[in-house]
Amino acid sequence: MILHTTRTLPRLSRLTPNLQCPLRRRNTRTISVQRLSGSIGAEIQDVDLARDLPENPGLVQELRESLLEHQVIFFRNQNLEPQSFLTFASHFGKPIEYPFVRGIDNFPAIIQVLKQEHETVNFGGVWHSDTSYFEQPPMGSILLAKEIPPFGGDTLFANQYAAYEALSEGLKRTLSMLKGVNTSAKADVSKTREDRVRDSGNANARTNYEAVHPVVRTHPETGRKALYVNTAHTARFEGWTEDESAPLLQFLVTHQVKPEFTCRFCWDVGSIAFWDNRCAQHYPVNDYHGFRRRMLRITLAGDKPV
Ligand SMILES: O=C(O)CCC(=O)C(=O)O
Repeated sequence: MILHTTRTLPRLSRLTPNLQCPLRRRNTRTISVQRLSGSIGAEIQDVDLARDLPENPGLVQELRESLLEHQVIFFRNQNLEPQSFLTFASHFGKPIEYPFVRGIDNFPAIIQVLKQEHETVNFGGVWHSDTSYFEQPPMGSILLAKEIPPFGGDTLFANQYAAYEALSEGLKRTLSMLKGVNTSAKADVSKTREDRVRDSGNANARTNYEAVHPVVRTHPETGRKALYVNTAHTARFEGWTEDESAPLLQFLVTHQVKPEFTCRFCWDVGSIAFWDNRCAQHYPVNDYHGFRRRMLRITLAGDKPV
């Protein structure tokens, strides 16, 4: 008989204590920011988002600075209901609707990221930056775990500043002249939406969204350059055919998710991940067939990439 262990402990044992860096808020409390890997991701500890944000006006700014520094920040034990989740997200930007899936009742900007026991494909299960096929793709996305499988279902994140900086000067020069054509219609990722479109599809969605963005974008807040192609949505380079684009694109999408640019987050119920789509990609691991996983997701409006 196979026994499945349940998650009872937060995964702090994975973290290195000497990487703790305390941040001082405007009031007397101190939060800790603990990095998850050498490249990307940090867990913010000692914060109760529902209680602390209204009481600490400086906290939003500190969390935003952490997001800009680490590209994705994580919280644990935040058992927010939809309204408080929306309130939290609204401190950082304007929640927007996802085109293909309806929001939950009374909350059009909150969708469920769900995989049910009998399903085999997980939502968004291809490396991507969210909806890069919009003219103005979302600056960030926030995921709150409501139900998790007894094992598996982690999410990987990849730092796209680091991926860009690791390229040769010659390739950087070539990429600076290229734009990517991003589409919602690539088959691999369309497949990952099918289950949810079937039970909660948005009747107003267009069949395809497409937008052209620089292959290397400059982050509007940090001024740093990041690779901005992704295997889920970038179909080709502008002015190039798909066949012509394939070899270079294939090199880039393999390069940009090398392990040294990534971190891996293991969820508990009440965990939150808040990532910056302008400089990070993510990949939810589909290794928990037979179990249910349900998250709530909010995306925040962004700028046109330049
Ligand atoms: O389920 C996850 O961990 C991430 C889902 C995803 O790819 C998305 O919300 O864009």
